[in-house]
Amino acid sequence: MELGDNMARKFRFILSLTALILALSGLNLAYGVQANSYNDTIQPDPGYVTLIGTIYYYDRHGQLQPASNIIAQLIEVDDGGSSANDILQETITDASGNFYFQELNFDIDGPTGDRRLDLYVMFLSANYNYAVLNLDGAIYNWSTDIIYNAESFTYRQDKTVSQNDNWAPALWMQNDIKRTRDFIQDNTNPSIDPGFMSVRWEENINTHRSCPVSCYIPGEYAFIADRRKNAPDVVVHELTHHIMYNINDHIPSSPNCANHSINRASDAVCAFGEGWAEFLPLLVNGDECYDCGLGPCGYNADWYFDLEFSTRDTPNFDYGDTVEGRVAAAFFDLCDPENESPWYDDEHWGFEKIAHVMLNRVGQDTFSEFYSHYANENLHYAIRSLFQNTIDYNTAPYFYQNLPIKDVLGGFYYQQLLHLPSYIYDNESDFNNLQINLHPTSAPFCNLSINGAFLSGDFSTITQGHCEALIEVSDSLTSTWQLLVINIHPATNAIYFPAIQDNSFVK
Ligand SMILES: [Ca+2]
Ligand SMILES: [Ca+2]
Ligand SMILES: [Ca+2]
Ligand SMILES: [Ca+2]
Repeated sequence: MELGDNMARKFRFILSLTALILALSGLNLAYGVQANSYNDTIQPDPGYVTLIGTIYYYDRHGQLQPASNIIAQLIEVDDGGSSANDILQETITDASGNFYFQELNFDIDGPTGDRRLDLYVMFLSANYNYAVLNLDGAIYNWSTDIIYNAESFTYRQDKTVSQNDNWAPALWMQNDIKRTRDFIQDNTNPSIDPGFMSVRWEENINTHRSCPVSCYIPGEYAFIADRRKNAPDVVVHELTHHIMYNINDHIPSSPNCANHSINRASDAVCAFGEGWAEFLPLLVNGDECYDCGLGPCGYNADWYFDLEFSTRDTPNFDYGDTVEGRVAAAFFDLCDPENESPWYDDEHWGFEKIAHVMLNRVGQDTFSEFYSHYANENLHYAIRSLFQNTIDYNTAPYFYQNLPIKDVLGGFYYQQLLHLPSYIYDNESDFNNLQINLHPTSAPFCNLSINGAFLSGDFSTITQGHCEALIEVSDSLTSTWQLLVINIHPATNAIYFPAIQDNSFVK
C-alpha cells in the first residue's frame, strides 16, 4: 500500500475538518458514558476502552451495504498541533462491515494530567489484497467522530458513507474487486489466487498517463475513468487485464488494439485479450450484457452489448476470432447452459473448465491457442457453440479409407454389412455425434439402414442386382460423402463368396 505524502496531507485535512465539525456540533458521545473524572491518579489501573461498530455505504443503486473486507484503524489523537497521531490497531472489517477494537485506556505519549485516550476509527479503501487509490497513489479514507477522553467503556461508532460522498465510488470499486476475486476463488478448483489488484480513480479525471479512457497499465494498476465509475463491467474488464498480468507477467500486445471496439475485427491477439475481459464481467456481475453504465443490459439508457443473444445473424457485428465481442460471446456460450438461439449453442462447460486453462497457462495469445488445449476431447458441442458465434474451427468429417465394393448374396439380411467407424472420422466429433444419411441411387435394390456403428443391408427379397448409395456423413456443420457399390449375387453362387460379411473392423 502506498501511504505517501499526499495521504498524509489528506489525513491532516480530514482530521482538521473533523475537528471543525465537532466544534460546531458538539461531541458525538457514545452509549452509557459515565460522568466520573479520570486522570493520572488511576494510572495503575486505567481500564480498557472498547470501540465496536459497522461501516456502511450506499452502493451505485442507492442500496445500503456493509463495507466488508476493508482496513479499519483505531487512531489516537495527540493534541499539541503535531501530526503524531498514532495508529493503535488495525483490523479488517468482517463480511457485515463490523469492526472491534479494545485498547488500554492510557495515552502513553499524551500530555500529563488526563491520560484518557482520544480516539476515532479511520476506514481505508484497501485491504491486504487490493486497494482503490487516487491518481497520486493515496488510499481513500473515511473517519468516525473523535471520542475525546474516552471512558473505559464500550462505544458504538457506526459510519455510513452516503451515495453522493465524493469518495464513495472508491468503495464501489473496492467491492467490484472483491466480487471479482471472490468469483474466481470460489469457482476454481483448486482455488486460483488472482493476485494483488489495485485500481486508481479520481473524481472528474477521465484520462491518465497513456490511457485516453479506462485502461490497465501493465504491471501497475487499472485506471478507471470517472465517467465509468458507475460501470461495474468496465471496472471488472480492467481488473481482468490486471489478473492476466498478475498470472502471466505479461499482456499479449498488439498495435491493432490501440483503437479496438467490441463488434469490430482487430486481430487475433487483441480480440483474445479484450474478449476474455468482456466475458468475465458478465459472470462476475451476473448479466449477459457488457455495459458501459450501471447495467444490467442498458439500464438508464447507457450503451450495452448483449453477448448472449448475439449470433451469426446479428447485424453490424464482424465475424471470427479477430473480433473481441465474438471471442467474449464464444466464451459465454462455451460456459453457459442456455441454448438461446436457433443455431447450435448446446455446450456448457461451466467456468472452471475454461478458467483452468485461462488462469493457469502461460503464453496463449489467441483464442485458437486456448481452444487447442482441448484438442484431445470430444469437441462436437464446443465447436458448434463457437460456430454460433462465427468462430469456425470445424473441419469436415472424412473417409480415411475408400469404401470397399461389397459383394453380397440375394435373399439375405446383412446386419453388419459395413463397420462405419472403420471408414469415417471427424477431428472434433465422436462417431456417435455424426449423422449418417443414406441416399440410394438405384432403388429399390438398396434397402440400407444404420444400425449403431454398422450399415445394414436387407436383400432378403432380392435375388440379384446392383446397388449404389451415397453415404453422407455430417458433423452438423459440414458433410462429406462417398459412393458405396454393392453387387448382389444369386445365392446359388454362395460357394464363391465365403467371406461376404464385413470383418474389416476385426483386428
Ligand atoms: Ca452487465
Ligand atoms: Ca449466445
Ligand atoms: Ca448460451
Ligand atoms: Ca468436424
